[in-house]
This record gives sequence, structure tokens and C-alpha cells, in this order.
Amino acid sequence: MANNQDSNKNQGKPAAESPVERIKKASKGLRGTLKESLGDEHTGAIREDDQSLVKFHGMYMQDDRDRREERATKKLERLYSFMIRLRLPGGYLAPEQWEALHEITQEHSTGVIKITTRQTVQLHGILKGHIKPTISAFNLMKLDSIAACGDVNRNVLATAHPKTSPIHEEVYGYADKISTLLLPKTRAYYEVWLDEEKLAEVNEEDPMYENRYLPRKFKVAIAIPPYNDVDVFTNDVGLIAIIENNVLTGFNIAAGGGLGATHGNAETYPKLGIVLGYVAKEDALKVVYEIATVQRDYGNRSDRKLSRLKYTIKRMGIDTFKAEVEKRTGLVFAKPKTAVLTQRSDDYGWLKNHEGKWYYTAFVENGRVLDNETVQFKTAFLEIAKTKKADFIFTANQNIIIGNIANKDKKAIDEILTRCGVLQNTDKASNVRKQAMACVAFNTCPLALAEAQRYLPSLITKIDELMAKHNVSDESIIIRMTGCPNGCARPYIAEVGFVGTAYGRYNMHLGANVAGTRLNKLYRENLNEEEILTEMDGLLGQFVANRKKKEAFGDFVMREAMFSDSGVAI
Ligand code: SRM
Ligand code: SF4
Repeated sequence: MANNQDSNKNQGKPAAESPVERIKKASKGLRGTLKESLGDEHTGAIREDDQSLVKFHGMYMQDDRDRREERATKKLERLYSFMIRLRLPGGYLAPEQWEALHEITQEHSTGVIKITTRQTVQLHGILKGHIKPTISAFNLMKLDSIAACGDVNRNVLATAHPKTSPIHEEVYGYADKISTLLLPKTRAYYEVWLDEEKLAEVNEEDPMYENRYLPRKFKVAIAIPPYNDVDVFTNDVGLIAIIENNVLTGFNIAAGGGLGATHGNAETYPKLGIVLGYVAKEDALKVVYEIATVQRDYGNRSDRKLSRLKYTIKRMGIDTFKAEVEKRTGLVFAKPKTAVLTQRSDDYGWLKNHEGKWYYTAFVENGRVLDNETVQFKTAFLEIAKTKKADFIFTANQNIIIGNIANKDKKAIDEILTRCGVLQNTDKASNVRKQAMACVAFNTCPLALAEAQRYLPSLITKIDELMAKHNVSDESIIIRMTGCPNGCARPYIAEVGFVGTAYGRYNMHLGANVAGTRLNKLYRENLNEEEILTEMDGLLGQFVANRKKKEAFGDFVMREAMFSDSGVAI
């Protein structure tokens, strides 16, 4: 389908490839020495090269950062464990799969099911010896973690608002097809984790990934207008479904979105995807595939900070990039069709779809499914799963939809949700809290500079008090927080984004719009909590005094352009 070209061909003097490139190529189809690493009982860790490879199998080696000091004092090795992320295109789980997920979580991980910003779940704290039983239990339920991380295509998102129209089912199918199309061909996952025998006759030739895979992670999402819950423009490839006369005809295709940045490195920045044009639905898979091959062949393989598709497009120029995709697909992009995106939040509570089936969207703060004194998510979802009368869909806002419920079963499901406090938890949360997201950060994320999911809930309580003080409690302001500039909770596309700079300190970004088609801008740097609250108090005061009728907070701050002093536009 595509030709092989020097990945650094546009860079003048070729730079040395990054160490990860060597590891990938020498890995014998992502096998490396993973089996040997697993068998080494002297350490809870795996070998260094394997730490890169294990990501392609959907896992990260981590350690408990809260316990580093204590372990060092006792001269013990760090408390290593693994995080496993499932591959779940469109975020769907059948009730039997939920039951299995629950049991696996109890037996092998910290006990918390963490819904991610990409419509799937992660389990943390899995000790090395527990990885194989975990993968094997998932496999029994037809679940896997292949390519959930690593330099490959990641979990494919699709608008979660379930089956609100017949189109939804069809679009869901595309998420699944794209995920399958871009899966690596190697059987390594089955051999290493599931003891499948290596068969010489199995052809592992991989025309997509070859032996070098992609230069970096690659993300695809599909939005069904008017919903943009998936933040479609923050993906390497974003597909916006075009529905004409109730028929899905094709997709507008955006390319080169991505949010990761590095403090102090001006060459890195968040960027929204650029719309290349419209393609008929029959051609969509080919286009996604060839965008990936262009990235494979032209992406930067020496500097991983500059290797995402957004930088490749910048180096090539959008016209050259588009022409290359057209050449490889043999297609010409048509003019983009009209598609209006208006909403990113989830539709909480009970909703009925066109087939008369019921859906309940539950608010799960920062995606942490657990039982505590006020709400027993795990108990509720397990009980519901056991009835086999509902299925589960994760949203890109880290929430869960209990769906596909027949009219006659709604009462029973409602009773469980009420008894376990899930309904009350959703109803009582403020609008701001229900829209907020934070990434994992401490204690497991090795890159965290500041807290996020462990801190944002208490900050929101204080922001809620300010909202009440200014009589705007009914307003919805999208607030997101991450513990570092990598952008895992997509803070650069929030109306108010907090990005960790050091422990207890955050850069404050303002001004994305509700639809998710405009990035925010850096407003203040290195704020502590007191400074954040002072800024919010002042901003809310001005918002109330000067906003235009029904103007959203993000639009207001942009119109007023509050970026004069220390503020720098990204
Ligand atoms: Fe992320 C790295 C967690 C969505 C950009 N992300 C990480 C790691 C794996 C840290 C690491 O490399 O060791 C974090 C693991 C924390 C932990 O302990 O669990 C991590 N990212 C997450 C999750 C779990 C956040 C959450 O709380 O939900 C999300 C998992 C998504 C999934 O299921 O696949 C998550 N990460 C995102 C997103 C949002 C999205 O994709 O919609 C982004 C911004 C979009 C983008 O990719 O540009 C994102 N994560 C990053 C980056 C920066 C990439 C870059 O281009 O610079 C890193 C660091 C890296 O890759 O080097 C990163
Ligand atoms: Fe970790 Fe940073 Fe991602 Fe948060 S944004 S999960 S701190 S990499």
C-alpha cells in the first residue's frame, strides 16, 4: 500500500534514531525478553528494554510513588507493579465481561476500576506474578489489552451517547473496524501472556507496522454531531460522522491533533487536528490506514518529543501531507460537509432511545469506580451485571452508561442504582463537578509533577463555593486538571485548564469553547491553591458583571482577552 522512505528524510542531516527504535526493531515482533523478565523471581521489575515493549501489550511498569522514600530508607527495591489498560473500541462491555472485570480487579489489582479519558479501563497495582492470570482471565471473556499503549494505534473512541439513533450502531462498527485494521500482526501477546506455542508457519508479516511500528502513539476518534464528547480534534485522526437524511454517508477527516507538551520546550505544543476534507464511508478505513502509513514513513524517529503526527504535518506542510495521503489512497478529499458540534458533556440520568431502550448515565468522579461510604459503584455495577439486563459503555468523560435496558427492567435497575447511592451521587453533584476531569497523576504516574485526580475534587468544592457566591451555580464551566503538561485529561481544551508544574502548583489556562473546537491559552503560571481561588473569584466576578446573554465562560474570557501580563498564548 505504501512505499518505504527514510523516516528522517525531510530533516536535512539525519539524526540518530531514538533508543526505542532499536528496541522495537530488535524485539522479534514485540517479544523481546519478556518471558525471561517474567520468570525472574529476584525482582518485581522487568528488564529495561522490556519496559518499552510491554507497553505494546497494553501494560506499564510503575511503582508506588507514595512509598518511594520509605522503601529507599529500608534499602528495598521500589514497589513495582503493572498497570493494564484494556482495548475497548467505543468503550463497550457486555454484562458477563463486567462481572469478569470486577472479579479480576478484586483478585489481582488495587480494587479500583479506573475509567480513562479514552473510553476504556485501567487496573493498577498488578504484581508481576499476577499479570498472566489477569490477561488469561480477560482472554476468557474475549477481552485483550493489545496495543492499548505503545507506538501503535490506541483505543478508538466513538461518541458514547448510545444508540440515540440507528446511526450510532453503524458508527460504533467503524471504531471496531479501525481498531482491528490497525492491530499489530505479531502473535507475541498470545505467546508471552497466554502460553500459545510459537508456530513457524504463522505469517507475521506486518505491512502496516513492519518491524519498526509507528514513531509514536497514534490516536483515532469518531464523533457523531452534535456530540463531541470524544474531543475529536485532539486525535491524530478525527472522523466526524456526516449524516444526511438519516443515513451515514461518510466522514469529515481531521488530522494532526494532539495535546502533549513539555514545560520549557517551545517546540512542543497542543494542537487541534486540521480538517482535510470529506470522504465517503466506504473509503474511510483506507484513509485512516494511509494517514498512519504516512506518519510511519515521515514521522520523526529521533526525537520522541517531536514525533507525533502534528509535528510531521508541520514539517511536511499540510498540502504536501494531504497530497501524500491522496496519492496513497488513490482518492481525492471532497470539500468538508457541514457538521455542527455543540456538546461535550455526557447526558446524565435516564434517557430513552429510538428503540424504546433505557440508558442511565452515571457520574463517576474522575472515573474511579469503587465503593465508599456515600456511593457503592462496584456493588451496584456488579449487581446490575448479574441481572444480565443491561450492558456498559464508558464515556470519554470518564463516566459510565448503563444501557440497553428494556422498559420492564428499568425499575429493578433504578432500585439498585438508588440503593447504592449512584443516582444520588449523580443528582447532587454540581454542574461544574459533573463536567470536570482529572488525570491519574500520583501515586502511580511516573511523569506526574503535581496531584490531579486525588486533588481536583476538593478544589471543585471550593470553586463551587465561589460559584454560589457569584450566583452562577447553575452554570456549567468545563474544568480539567492534569499533573503534568502531557495533557491526559485534555486540559488545553477546557474552559479552565490546570496543568501541574510542581507539587501543589499549576499553570492556569483559559478560554476553550464548549464545543471543543478551540484550544485555551495560558493565563497564569505556577499558581498554588490560594492563588487559583483568588483568580477564579475575580474571573467569576467579571463574568457575572460583563458577560453577554447566555455567553459561556470560555467565550467570555476569550472575548475579554484576559491574557495581558504573564499570560502567553500557546
Ligand atoms: Fe496519557 C502518558 C494516563 C489519555 C497524553 N498517560 C501517560 C502515562 C502512561 C504515563 C507514562 O507514560 O508512564 C499515564 C499513566 C498514568 C497511570 O498511572 O495510570 C497516562 N493518559 C492516561 C489516562 C489513564 C488518563 C486518565 O486519567 O484517564 C488516559 C488513558 C487513555 C487510554 O485509555 O488510552 C490518558 N494521554 C491521554 C490523552 C487524552 C486522549 O488521548 O484523549 C492525552 C492527550 C492527547 C494526546 O495524546 O496528545 C495523553 N499521555 C499523554 C502523553 C503525551 C503524548 C505526547 O504527544 O506528548 C504521555 C507521555 C508520553 O507519551 O510520553 C502520556
Ligand atoms: Fe501522568 Fe501527566 Fe498524564 Fe497526568 S497528564 S496521567 S501526570 S502523564
